[in-house]
Amino acid sequence: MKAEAKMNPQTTDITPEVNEPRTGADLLIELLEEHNVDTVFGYPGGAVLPIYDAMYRAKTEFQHILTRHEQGAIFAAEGYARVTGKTGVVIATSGPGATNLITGITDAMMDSLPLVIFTGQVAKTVIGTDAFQESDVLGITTPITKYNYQVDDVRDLPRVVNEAFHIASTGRPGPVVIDIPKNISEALPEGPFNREYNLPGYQPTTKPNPMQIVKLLEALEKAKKPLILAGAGVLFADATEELKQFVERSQIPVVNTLLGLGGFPGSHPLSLGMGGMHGSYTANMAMYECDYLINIGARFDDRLTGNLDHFAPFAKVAHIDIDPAEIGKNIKTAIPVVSDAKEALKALLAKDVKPLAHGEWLDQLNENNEKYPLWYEHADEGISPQWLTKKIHEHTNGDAIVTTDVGQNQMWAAQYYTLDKPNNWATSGGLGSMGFGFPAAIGAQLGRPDDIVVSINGDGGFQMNLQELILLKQLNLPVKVIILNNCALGMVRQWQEDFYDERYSESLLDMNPDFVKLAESYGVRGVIVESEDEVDKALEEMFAYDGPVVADFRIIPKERVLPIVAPGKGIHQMLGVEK
Ligand SMILES: Cc1ncc(C[n+]2csc(CCOP(=O)(O)OP(=O)(O)O)c2C)c(N)n1
Ligand SMILES: [Mg+2]
Repeated sequence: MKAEAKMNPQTTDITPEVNEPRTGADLLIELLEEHNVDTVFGYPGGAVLPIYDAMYRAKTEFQHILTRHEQGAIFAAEGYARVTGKTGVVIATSGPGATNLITGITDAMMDSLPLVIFTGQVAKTVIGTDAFQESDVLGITTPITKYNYQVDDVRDLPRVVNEAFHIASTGRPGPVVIDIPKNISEALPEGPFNREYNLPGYQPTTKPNPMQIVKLLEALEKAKKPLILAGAGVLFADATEELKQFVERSQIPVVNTLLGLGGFPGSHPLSLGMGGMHGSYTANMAMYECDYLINIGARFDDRLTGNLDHFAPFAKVAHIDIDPAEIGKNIKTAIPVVSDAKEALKALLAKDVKPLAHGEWLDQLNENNEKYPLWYEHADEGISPQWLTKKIHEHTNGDAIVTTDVGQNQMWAAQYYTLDKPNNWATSGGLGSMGFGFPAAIGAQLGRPDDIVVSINGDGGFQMNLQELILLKQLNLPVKVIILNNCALGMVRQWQEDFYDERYSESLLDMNPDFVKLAESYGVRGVIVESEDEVDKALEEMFAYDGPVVADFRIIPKERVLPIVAPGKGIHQMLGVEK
């Protein structure tokens, strides 16, 4: 049989040698199936050859997606995890395979995404000798993982894998790395296996302390200008329905964080939109002026708060968070509630929550909204990116899953693609990793094959992982890739314009590839759209077509994202609020 396989190395339907002994790698594959993994994103190499061989022989139920770069694999796994709620699984080889994952692991850590990442490692006998493709994965990933392991005894593999899936997906989700030396995946394991785990030091508090719930509501009764800040914790806890009920009952307005978008319907009358550096005037002024701020599952990140001296200076703060380390980290908190967001909201709903008498506050916010809405202008030089984003919303009925890259494109998507549904949004918030948006869309489409997936990218960031285009062709994924092409690293250019006297140092991309030809070379339909009067037809055709499209939209090159809280300023000191 082996000889036959050698004669045709490309063949993929060789009958496996059923009598080969079961290895640590075979055991690993069985464990992935036990955990109902349906998709693995990865890339092979020397140290994981036994695992890839076991996968091949097992004819696994799960699909393995061979991305063309390990960073593509991990960003895809993040997109998959974000829109499905399931744990994303990644495999990479030792050394360069593992180090290519580092940005993605950090990204998942910052944005609390559940991932289990398997890295190959050199055999135990040569660890520490600078062996070929050796890298200290445990050392490198310790500060960027929720937990990490190196498997020392093959009999521990079941326990370690079970623990990893548990840790990644419970409490505040996050990435867990399992480093597997080659001798472990090649070992011929004999029981007894260690399957059970006992983690006395890891027992996330999921239910709120009832006294804290009482305190939170007592403070609410006294508040005249209450406000809810809803973060991604609402989405992770699957608490959008409970949040809506609580808001409608109490009539408290809601600001969403960038990562929390969709956790409360963006078009709801009590939604003030996104807060933060590029938040709406209404949202930011509400955070500045409120007298009671209830944070549900957000971490008061600096892009949201601006200068801390001016953040919610008149407010008493309550903070519901499953991660106690977040409470009081940046903002003095009067009422800490360590809890899962859904459990806390259920506890609040079980109490007698009355609509509050704060009509004046709501009137004031409505007035702000009417006087100072988000605004933009059209120009002759190209398509207005804000208007285009609204058009994309219109053509998808606001139902698409949207993944974004980082920069201006991300902020316009956040401002203008109003999300009414949860878990339809994947963006790199904490780390702000360019190159995220496109592979994340691939993962999202694989996880939710029946949904429309739109990936909004800059011309810069798209070029950081465009090698994954081949997957659209290969897997026939109908992802619609939008490039907001401003021939610039637009967000950098904007900061240079505003804060560095227009010294455009290395931010102008006057040499870009022909994105249409590029797409076509990967077997994907490419279109270029140069003026606003072509937009409707282009979008109509794109969404009617049952396949992948890359669309190069020529936007106004100098367009800026406004309003902006300049670095170091308070959230009430926005620039560009008015035309
Ligand atoms: C990996 C990485 N490198 C650098 C940056 C810094 N950065 C933030 S936005 C930006 C410009 C992005 O340009 P483009 O992708 O064209 O998006 P635009 O802002 O023009 O929409 C850069 C370089 C980053 N966020 N990530
Ligand atoms: Mg750009």
